[in-house]
Amino acid sequence: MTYIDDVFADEVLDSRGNPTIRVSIALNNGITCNAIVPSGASTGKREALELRDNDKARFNGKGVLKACENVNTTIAEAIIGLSPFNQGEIDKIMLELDKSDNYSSLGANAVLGVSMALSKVAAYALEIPIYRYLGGANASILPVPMLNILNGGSHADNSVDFQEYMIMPLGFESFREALRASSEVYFHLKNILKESGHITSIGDEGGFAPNLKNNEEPIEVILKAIKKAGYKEGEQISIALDVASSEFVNEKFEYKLSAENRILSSEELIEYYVNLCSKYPIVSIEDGLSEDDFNGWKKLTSKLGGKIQLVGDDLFVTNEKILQEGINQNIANAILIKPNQIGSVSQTMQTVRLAQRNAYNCIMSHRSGESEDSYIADFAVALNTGEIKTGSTARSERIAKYNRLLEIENELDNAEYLGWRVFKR
Ligand code: 2PG
Ligand code: MG
Repeated sequence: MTYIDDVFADEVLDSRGNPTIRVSIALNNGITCNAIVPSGASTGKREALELRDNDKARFNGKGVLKACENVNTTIAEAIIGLSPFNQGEIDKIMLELDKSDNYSSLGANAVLGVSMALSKVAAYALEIPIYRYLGGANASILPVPMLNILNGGSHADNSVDFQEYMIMPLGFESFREALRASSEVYFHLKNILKESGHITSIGDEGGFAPNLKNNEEPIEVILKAIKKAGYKEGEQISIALDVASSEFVNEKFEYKLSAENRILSSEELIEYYVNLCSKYPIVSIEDGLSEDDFNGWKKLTSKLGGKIQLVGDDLFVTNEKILQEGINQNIANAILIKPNQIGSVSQTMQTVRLAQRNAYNCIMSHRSGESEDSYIADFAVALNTGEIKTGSTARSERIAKYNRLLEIENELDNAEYLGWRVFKR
């Protein structure tokens, strides 16, 4: 019988140079796999707890030795000797060990590291890829990428308020062609910025971070780049935004657009989006309103929900219960899926199932602090999420996911790239 022989966690670095946790699981047959947990910067209030040491003498308080210790003692003791093929059972054991509903004792980083490493080692032991192990014969859809090519908000030190200006290559037949087009747009964007005297340094997710005069100008320059690269805007390549508005709202739901020196109410911000969508080929807006502004979200959804994708990230935090509330209240029509917001692989799958049953689109997502681990590429295909958000076409921690998707597309003989069909709900 195959069983878990050893579980070991250590502290490594993420793409921002902050410590994070890497978990290795070894089976009695000698097979070992590891997984590295990502970390966000603009985190939702209701996310599961990321356990940090808060010891100022190490990594400015960001160390994860306690989380490692929790894996190496409490979790290891509970799961060594068990079969690696019972993902659901082991994830449940960790949930019960924790005794809280947000992993405030073990740390969601500890739990996710074990959970991901477990599915990897199980797949490896069966000699099948992770997408096949988690998704079975049904795993076949290559996700449409949302590529964050211009960064603002808390992911960059520039003047732009909105966090992410993304391109979505919807008018292509394959993931490979879609990625090629996106990379070409990225290069043209660089040249356009350079020629107009802007800096071309990049933000945490590999997008450029120029100082532009307002929150609309990034869209203008991206559209220029799409044209320069020879693609048709709104047909082959469209725009998606992650406003991450929880980062610039106050308790009275006033939204401060520093780049434009304006403060807007929810209603005014909704009008701002309506206007933006009538001017530009925008197909998706994420966190357009803050995570607590449920009334605003209802209005936003009734105004724009029939026309574009409205994604809840900080709003839903990959949490099944919160998503269910949103579904009940008719809020948003899509959900960002970040495994570390909820804690385990099984819980992430449960949330995706709930979304899919209710015709909410799912977008598998990286965090702004990432690693070379390409797990989410497999996970997106396993769950047929149809969309993935994993940064621009620069920085190896982002590219690792895209390159893995290219590999998966080669491997699958029934690979499907949905393109525009991803929005046919
Ligand atoms: C987001 C993410 C990823 P962070 O807001 O969608 O792009 O950022 O990981 O900082 O929360
Ligand atoms: Mg977001």
